[in-house]
Amino acid sequence: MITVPAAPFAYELDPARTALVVIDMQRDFVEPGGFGESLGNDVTRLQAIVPTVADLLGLFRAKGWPIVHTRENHAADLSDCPPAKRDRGEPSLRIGDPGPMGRVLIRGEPGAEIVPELAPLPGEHVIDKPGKGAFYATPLGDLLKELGVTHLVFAGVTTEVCVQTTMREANDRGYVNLLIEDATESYFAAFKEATLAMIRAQGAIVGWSTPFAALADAVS
Ligand code: C5J
Repeated sequence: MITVPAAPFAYELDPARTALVVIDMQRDFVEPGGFGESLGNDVTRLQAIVPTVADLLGLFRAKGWPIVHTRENHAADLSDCPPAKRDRGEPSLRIGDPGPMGRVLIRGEPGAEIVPELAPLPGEHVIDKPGKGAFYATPLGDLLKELGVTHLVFAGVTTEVCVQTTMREANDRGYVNLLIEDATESYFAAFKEATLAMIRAQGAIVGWSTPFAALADAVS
């Protein structure tokens, strides 16, 4: 086991059983003109973590540890998009509407792709998910069992929505979670801080968190 300095206390990482899960680093959330911006959000906050997520991917690639990328998206006919999700809020673009990067959050459209700087490499796993949690209505659980993984390192966006939801799903399934603090972001600074605190509360009730540098130092 490798001891990683973390909060609320050191995280014990099993190098033979650890995967990286990068949540929804998609153009629709991160780039101007996408769904995130159509909801009135400042996407520059999310753009700022791209270099750190790239470094984290580089670390896992160098180690040869498994990597899973997720994408929140829907079928072209919206059959997997509950009307309640599409109708929510007052965005200038709704899921499935044509926008500057194709139809919003529709599988295969340019906006639903992962940003080019973080594009999956051959051999890495990509999970398309219709919900906020990456275990819901996806093969992620079966994939992680096949990989023999017990420990998950998390990055991506947004901290309090898809990252936190997936970490809670993983926690309930027995995975030991570590969130990389500077490789995750929210459109709302306060929501990120609150999520980090909630995850680490009560003796790591959902998991641990640490900066990228602490993980990199510990595993080098
Ligand atoms: C949201 C996500 N925020 N990936 N999706 O709708 O967090």
